[in-house]
Amino acid sequence: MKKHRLDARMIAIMGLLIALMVTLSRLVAIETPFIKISVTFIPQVIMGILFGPFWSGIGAVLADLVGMALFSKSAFFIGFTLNAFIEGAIYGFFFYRKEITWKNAILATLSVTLIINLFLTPLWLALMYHVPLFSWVVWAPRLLKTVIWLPIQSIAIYYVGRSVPYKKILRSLAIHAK
Ligand code: FOL
Repeated sequence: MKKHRLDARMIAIMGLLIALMVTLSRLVAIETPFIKISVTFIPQVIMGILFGPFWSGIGAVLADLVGMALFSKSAFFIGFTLNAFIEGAIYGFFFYRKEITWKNAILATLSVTLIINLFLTPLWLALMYHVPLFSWVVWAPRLLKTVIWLPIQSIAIYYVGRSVPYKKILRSLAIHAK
């Protein structure tokens, strides 16, 4: 099998997607100390489609580090950097060079919701703010957000994912790589 290297054009696309992630997660997001609502998952999904789990994880980590360096509203916490990697890796796992279907859009959203939003993030918030893990400040807004956000995120991923002409992009990159 051919090894996929990151060439200059892929790095440029990656840089743009990272910039978009930083903007959406730091400047366009609704953020309270215990919950964050943003559409950062959109560039993240496009990264997953084009770059696969490993590089999408790395891209998300870079977006977290750059975002915190430029626009931090609170102290740095390494747990959210780990979240970024895992979330990127999940989208890469489900979407890398694959057709987006309702099935993988919903499965990817469910995985991110369960692992990141309902497991790791509550743990980091409890550690970061020294509140009990099972306190209502952690869970009340989170459960409400999850119920509303799950369908919105799945539907958005389906339509955005379908609009990415990934075969065309990959084909043109393959020609230029020769
Ligand atoms: N440390 C690092 N490395 N990155 C951060 O973004 C960060 N952010 C905060 C503190 N330390 C950090 C600010 N606090 C959520 C809530 C508060 C918060 C950070 C994250 C949160 O609920 N995140 C959700 C949604 C993420 C999204 O949709 O973009 C999550 O489940 O991860």
